[in-house]
Amino acid sequence: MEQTLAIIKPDAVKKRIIGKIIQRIEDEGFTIGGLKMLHLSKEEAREFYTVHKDKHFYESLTDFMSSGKIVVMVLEGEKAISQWREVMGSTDPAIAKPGTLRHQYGFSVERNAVHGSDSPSTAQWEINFFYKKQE
Ligand code: DAT
Ligand code: MG
Repeated sequence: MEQTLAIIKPDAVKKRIIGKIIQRIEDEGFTIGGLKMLHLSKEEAREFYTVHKDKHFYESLTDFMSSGKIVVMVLEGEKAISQWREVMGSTDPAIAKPGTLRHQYGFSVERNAVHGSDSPSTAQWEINFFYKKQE
């Protein structure tokens, strides 16, 4: 069993497609091990995306990710990390494959509806970021 961190980003929450995305997650066979809605501050968004701090899109990305509520989930499954990345599709919705969430619901490379961890160590760090203080 593997865990990954998934986020429904502010663009998707504003579009009222939380339910559609969660339905897809359950249809794909993931177990949802944790789920909460929250609103990141700009500082928290900067901390979460610190790996991208030198990228040209860092300020814009962290403005966007702190612009509204998000839904944060822990997804569990045998190959949860790679499976969730397949279901999301490529970062840029314009090149994401038909049937992927980013193809279906993404608006741009920044406003791409969903997030997923990219490796076991990243998944552990990201889950800890959102869930370390959970009761
Ligand atoms: P992913 O979310 O597919 O793991 P990433 O880790 O490379 O992609 O980037 C994190 C987020 O940053 C991505 O979901 C959207 C934003 N981003 C990435 N590349 C970008 C770019 N060229 N322009 C604007 N935003 C970008
Ligand atoms: Mg990434």
